[in-house]
Amino acid sequence: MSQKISLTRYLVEQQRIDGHIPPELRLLLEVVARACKSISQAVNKGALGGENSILGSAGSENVQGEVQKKLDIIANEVLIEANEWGGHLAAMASEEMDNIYLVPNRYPQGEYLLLFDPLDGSSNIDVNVSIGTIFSVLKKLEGHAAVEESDFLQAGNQQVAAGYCVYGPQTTLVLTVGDGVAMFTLDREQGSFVLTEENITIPADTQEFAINMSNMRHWDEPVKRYIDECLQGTDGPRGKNFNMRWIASMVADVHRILTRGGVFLYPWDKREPEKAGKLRLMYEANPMSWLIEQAGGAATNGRQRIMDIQPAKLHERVSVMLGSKNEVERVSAYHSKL
Ligand code: P6P
Repeated sequence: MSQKISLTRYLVEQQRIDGHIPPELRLLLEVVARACKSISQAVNKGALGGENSILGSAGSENVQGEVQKKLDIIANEVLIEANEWGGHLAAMASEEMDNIYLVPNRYPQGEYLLLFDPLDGSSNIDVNVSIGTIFSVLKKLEGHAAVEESDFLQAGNQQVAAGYCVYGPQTTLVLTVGDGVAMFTLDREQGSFVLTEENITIPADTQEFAINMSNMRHWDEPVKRYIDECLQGTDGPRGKNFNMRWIASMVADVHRILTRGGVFLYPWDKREPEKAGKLRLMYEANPMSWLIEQAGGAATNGRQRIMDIQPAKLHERVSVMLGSKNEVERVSAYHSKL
């Protein structure tokens, strides 16, 4: 039987082979992975806690104005507590926190900034559908002793690591440090993540799209055209039939695309025209875009590569179209024809 390579061994060997992963970043990634294991355990409990069940809402709202689930808050606390003392971080930012979280002075300060959506897709928790943690790592800006929110406002092309952990039939950690995409499956008997796939590539073409069709009447014309042509199938200009998936959990939809190709769209729509989109740039779109690009795919907001967008606000939103390269390029072309 081929030897199992743990996440730790993979990171040590990556660090030794090409120095791509400095020791502090390796420590950061291992700590995040350990936190994801703890979150996975909490998610797996479901309703078992009886009246103390971790399901249901926490009776509060996050900065996005969304009702927080108990597990949203639990996952956020797990990530904060796991990462604040190790000396690898200067600060953290989370979908669940209005402001950045500075590492307390009682702990050593590191050179990295960690951003995360602690539990993406949490509307799926109570119905037992896959959810996940998304994270992005930036370097602290030089010469800034005290970290401020503005230190986080770096384009996605500045990321030094990005990944997610999907809590589904398997708990799988997917990671890039800029040298391809690797997948690690949690071996619950060993209690460790084991390398199960590396150098992942997405086919340039696909016959599967992911979008919330109930918003169709609100979309911009280029998106309406793209989806309409997919729906016309072999009778239409695409000359082939398409399948549709929508899990309403970005982590699960992106994992499917990394596994077998596809295109994912959460575009701007007319419901809240002042918002650029629903998904958040810094801790959803940027990390997912880097993973997709590292696997040979593409990620755009319709007019610009997502990872080139210069953020203006920590929690800013963005229109997202990502996945199989030829499909994303087609959607972009339709936008440029406006
Ligand atoms: P809708 C989950 O709330 C999320 O942020 C993404 O994970 C997901 O792709 C999207 O929103 C689902 O949105 O409007 O279809 O419920």
